[in-house]
Amino acid sequence: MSQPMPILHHFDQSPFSEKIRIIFGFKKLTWNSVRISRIMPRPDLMPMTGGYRRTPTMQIGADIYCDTQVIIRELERRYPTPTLFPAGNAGMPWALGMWTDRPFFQNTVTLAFGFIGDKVPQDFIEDREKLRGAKFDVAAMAAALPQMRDQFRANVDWIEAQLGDGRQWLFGEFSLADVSAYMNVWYARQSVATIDEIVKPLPRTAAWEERVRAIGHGARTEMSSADALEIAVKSRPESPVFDDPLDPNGRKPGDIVSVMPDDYGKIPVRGEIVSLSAQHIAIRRSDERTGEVVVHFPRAGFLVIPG
Ligand SMILES: N[C@@H](CCC(=O)N[C@@H](CS)C(=O)NCC(=O)O)C(=O)O
Repeated sequence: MSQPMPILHHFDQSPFSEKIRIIFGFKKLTWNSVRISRIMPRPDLMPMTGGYRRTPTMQIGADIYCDTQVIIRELERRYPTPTLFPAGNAGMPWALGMWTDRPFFQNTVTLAFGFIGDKVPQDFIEDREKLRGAKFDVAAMAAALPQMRDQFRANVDWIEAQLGDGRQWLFGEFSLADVSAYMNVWYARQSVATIDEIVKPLPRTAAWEERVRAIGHGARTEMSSADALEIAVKSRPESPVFDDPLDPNGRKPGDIVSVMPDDYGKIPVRGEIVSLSAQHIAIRRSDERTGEVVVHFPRAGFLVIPG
């Protein structure tokens, strides 16, 4: 039986979405694209996620995947070849995401918005203040630009050093590590017109960036958010129930929990555990607009709170 097509809820300027778009390209997938607004509200998406608001999310029928970690895990499970985890590299490409998605990303965000400076729209600033629960201080970001340039250069210099023996990809063969690191270079290139002052003197990185870009985005068809919601209504979640006998806190299917990121966008999503493992938790919830859905989250970087 043919697999249902993944639906990516994303916006064009989103670097985390670019990660997934490149993976669609690498795996030569056909996918549905739902373009969401860069800022809240997202009225057709929130009934599916239960309030999780970071971008992107992936939907397959009535299963909703929040955060690129679980999106990638599910894409790799459904479409194992070509793999993002070539032999000998099953763990470290994930762990490297804690560098690319956190300090390297925060460096790139500050560089990007510091560069754009007072041209950042006020409604965007207000939205991201809600997301962060802290001031989105564009003037402070602009003042930090010299420091951010230094940090960005140090980050990309690690890419240059890793490619130093002439290899094409960070771990020898193409892997998740390339996609995750590329996200930041891509993002800087979208927003910082002078980024080549830092990237161009690093010839291996510049050539590697071009190789990743050339992978493309696979075959994409646009879909409306209303049609995506309708698919969730008409589908049943596919997630099997499974237990984790080694769960260090004794959590099990049937427990009611709230799950949220530990850094920003900390909106708890409440539901009943369907399955869990060291890297994944799936919870069942119902919404009057979607019926029953199963929402999937990673474990690394997420809080699971009883009740
Ligand atoms: N760890 C998350 C981070 C996602 C993230 O921070 N995305 C940005 C956009 S690229 C975001 O959520 N911005 C606020 C929003 O879209 O509401 C992931 O891997 O998916």
